[in-house]
Amino acid sequence: MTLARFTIAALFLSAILGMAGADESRAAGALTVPLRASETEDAPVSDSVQLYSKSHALVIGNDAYTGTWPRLSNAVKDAQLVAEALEAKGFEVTLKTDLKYRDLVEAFEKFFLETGEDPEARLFVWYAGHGYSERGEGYLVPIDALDPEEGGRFRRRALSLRRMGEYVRGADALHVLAVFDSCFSGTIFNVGRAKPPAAITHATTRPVRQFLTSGDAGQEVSDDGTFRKLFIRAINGETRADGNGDGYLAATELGLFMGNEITNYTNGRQTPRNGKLNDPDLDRGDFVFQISAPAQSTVTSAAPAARTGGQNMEMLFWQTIQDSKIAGDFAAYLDRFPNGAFAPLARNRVASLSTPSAPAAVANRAGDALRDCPECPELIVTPPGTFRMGDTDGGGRAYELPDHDVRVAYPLAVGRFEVTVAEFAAFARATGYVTGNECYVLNGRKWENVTGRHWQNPGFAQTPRDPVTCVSWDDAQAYVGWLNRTTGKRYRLLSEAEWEYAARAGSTSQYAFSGDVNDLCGHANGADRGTRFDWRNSNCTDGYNEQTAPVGRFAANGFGLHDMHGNLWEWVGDCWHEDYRNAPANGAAWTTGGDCNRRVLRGGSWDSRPGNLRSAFRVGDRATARYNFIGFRIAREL
Ligand SMILES: [Ca+2]
Ligand SMILES: [Ca+2]
Repeated sequence: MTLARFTIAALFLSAILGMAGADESRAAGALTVPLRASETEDAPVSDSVQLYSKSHALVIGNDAYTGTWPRLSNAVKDAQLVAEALEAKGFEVTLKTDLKYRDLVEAFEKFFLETGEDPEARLFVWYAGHGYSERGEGYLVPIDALDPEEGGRFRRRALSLRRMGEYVRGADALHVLAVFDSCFSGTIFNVGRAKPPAAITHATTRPVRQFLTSGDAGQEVSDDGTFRKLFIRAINGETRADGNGDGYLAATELGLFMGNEITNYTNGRQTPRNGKLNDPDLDRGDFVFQISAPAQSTVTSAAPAARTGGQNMEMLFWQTIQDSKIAGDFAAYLDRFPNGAFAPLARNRVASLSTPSAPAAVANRAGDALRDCPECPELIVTPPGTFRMGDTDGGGRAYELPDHDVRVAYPLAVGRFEVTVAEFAAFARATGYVTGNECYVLNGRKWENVTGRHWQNPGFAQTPRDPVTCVSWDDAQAYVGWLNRTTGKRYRLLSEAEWEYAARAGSTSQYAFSGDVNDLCGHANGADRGTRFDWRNSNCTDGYNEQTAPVGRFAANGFGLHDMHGNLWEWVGDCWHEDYRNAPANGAAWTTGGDCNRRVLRGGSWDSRPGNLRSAFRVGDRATARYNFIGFRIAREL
């Protein structure tokens, strides 16, 4: 019965997409998708492609634990319900329950290495049961597992995520998505690196290995079926998980949705993680579920005649202005429909109708200030240039070496300030994003992870103009993703090299203003005489004790940027590397090799000694870490 239902859906899909020779499309588990010309939601559909010819699922539920691991009560039931839901979506499902170690290994090897031989298939894995993480490595725990106290004997009889990584690499299938209703750290995966694109494009069709876990390392994950319930609703289109409403649910959208929902549901006790395999050949695509018939009815690259709703408004607008001789009419169209079907035409008309004395599009010049929306961060254009990166005067640490030339050959729009509380609040309001309910704060004289501390309550009073803190690298990525969806522009974190270039602003001394520690208090909020820290700078007082200062209270550097030194440490895009050997020299973020679970932090904060506020100083921390001395700054590509 479920098969018949799918076949009809597939026929319907192939008919409305006008696909010829659609025999494969009729096969259960095939999926054809329309491709958009760019990642923007209303980009025209330029092509369509059969993404998968087959869909396979391995669904595992472990309840009947023996020995020291407590029995679970819902893992098997959840697995059965997930198996049914997947069958209804055309997957060929293998359901396995209560697996011992040998059976678990056998099930995965057969699934990935034999079933997974088809390069046009998608593979889906659901695992519900105990998970365990230790020293940065995650394990799936079979029902006959030993106590982790037994060390090596435990590890011999549990399946490490590292091995899962080998299995998913070993499969030839185009896309693999593994969902673990258990908790781990993201050893083999780039946690949170994936930002949901607004639309399915050619990039979606690249190979990928993705994962989603219901909790983070060390968290207790509840066995009450909530995660399963939300997952099934999401793939059945009964929620708003399909962020852009195009009828397809990408794994990155699913990850964002499950992350927000479960975090909210559990008040931050359980924070799902999602990401892609840490492998440049296997981290480009996106696993796709079809959740309803596509909204767009024909493959079209011309006029959007068959569009509905908002598109009718757009059509009406365009018909009203299309013969106008006033550039402002077309600019108004672009304001209203920045990614509309006629946007390229409108841009041409703006250019051709604008008088030479008032050119519509002037190239951005260094020092120009930009802002893309009322609640978007203000940006300053930095000039192209070359600089010496790292410890240039011998006063730094080994990981600031070797010092080396970096050429930033392009202008970049850099946040004039750290992202503020008001700016982050606009994002949280618009998306419902929740960062979790714990943050490391100074408790007396000790740093402790305190429940109830978060960006709205970081342990000291803040104004809306203070920089937002208690935000992880992953939170910063979510914010950037929202900016991109809202503005259609290319926002991101700065690379480490871009950050140091921007912080130095042409200077070669330890600080952008001079090498003199006595001048620090006029240029940075650091650990000054007003703080209790043993390492404080007792030479001067900067006016802010153990807390942030509203952004821009201290002088700008040569590029017009504030608080590059101090106030908050700032996340940048790079993975942590112990030193600069083989570092890129072109300004790009360094995201190969190194430790991508840790990300680089720059600039020092209100709790930093003078040496840590230097332009060249660098530290790294877990991408999931939240502290009330860490924030971030964004950049926009021009
Ligand atoms: Ca201070
Ligand atoms: Ca800073």
